[in-house]
Amino acid sequence: MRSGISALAVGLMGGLAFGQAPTIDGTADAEYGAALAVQNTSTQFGDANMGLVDFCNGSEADVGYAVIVDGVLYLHIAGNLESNYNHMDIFIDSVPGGQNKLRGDNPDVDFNNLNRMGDDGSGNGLTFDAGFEADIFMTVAGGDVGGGTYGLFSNWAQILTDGGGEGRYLGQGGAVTDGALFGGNNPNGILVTIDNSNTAGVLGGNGLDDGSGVTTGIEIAIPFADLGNPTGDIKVCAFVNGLSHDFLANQVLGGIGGGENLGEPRNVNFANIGGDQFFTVSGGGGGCDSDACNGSETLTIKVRAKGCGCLVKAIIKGGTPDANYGVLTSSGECVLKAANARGKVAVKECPGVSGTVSVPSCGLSGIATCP
Ligand SMILES: [Ca+2]
Ligand SMILES: [Ca+2]
Ligand SMILES: [Ca+2]
Ligand SMILES: [Ca+2]
Repeated sequence: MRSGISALAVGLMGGLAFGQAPTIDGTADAEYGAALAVQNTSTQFGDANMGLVDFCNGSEADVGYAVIVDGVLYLHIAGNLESNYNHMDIFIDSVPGGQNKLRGDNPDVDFNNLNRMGDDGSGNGLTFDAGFEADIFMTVAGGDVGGGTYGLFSNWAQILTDGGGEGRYLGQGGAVTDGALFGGNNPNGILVTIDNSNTAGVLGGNGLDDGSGVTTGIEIAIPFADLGNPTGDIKVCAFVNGLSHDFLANQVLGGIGGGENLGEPRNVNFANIGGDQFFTVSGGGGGCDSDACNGSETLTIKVRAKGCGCLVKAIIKGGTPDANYGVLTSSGECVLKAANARGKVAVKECPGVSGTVSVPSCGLSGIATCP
């Protein structure tokens, strides 16, 4: 009788623990662990005091939390986003290459306002800290969509080394939802929601402050497929920006160490501001690493009822013969298995469970749904 996991080297991974995924609801779950960045500057974009989950009268970026689980980056920017369509802009350095200084020919998203931050032809453009080369842009804004109804909106774009690339309006969501977006183009299922109820965190002003302790705000889940399939650490730079992405707040994570709003985005250079205006999320591979990925691999998940229970079968095709692939099963086990001469890997788990099966190093994932 077949039972357990068919694997060559499970024991190698025995000491590793794989985290549970946070729940997308606007609250920073315990699964995030410790804060990765804490705001050190009072806000000049309004100190929110309404206490509602949706409508809000100020913006602040108090705390940055993030964790990677099963090939998904979970990100929580605790604080507030004023419901006047000001923006939380998030730049992610997830893979080699990208832009340290924003070009002017990036994808047209959010009324072409990603390019409002880029080079206008004079050689300017928002510049990140040394070594931060953005690959992905996301932005979130919310407000009254009519009749006193709150709506949240998000856009995503590639930031390619040579410009161009793809951008998408992901759709409309809401406050304290499960993050689902509708009406847009969101093929890999990015989730976004907000809990705008914080009334603590930093105060209004431009001096030194402390945003620690805030656990409500913007919560996002981004599948690795929308991050360029990262295999290492991921860096995140998040800041509050104006309606047309044309006026940077003094709310950046990591903080700017006290100071006025940064203003014209094209003239901002984070390398000239003390400290890191980004934070780092470790473990792009989630610890379940493959030897290498050739980029042609595909992952298929098959599920059926067997005498042993729910048989979950993960099949990689197009792999490099003899290379070891790390498959993270839906029960959270990491299975290392070499591809055969035809580049195929099959990992079976029985009894298995419903959930995500992934090959984190290769950015592949699929859903197992047990009968
Ligand atoms: Ca949550
Ligand atoms: Ca990069
Ligand atoms: Ca506050
Ligand atoms: Ca800096």
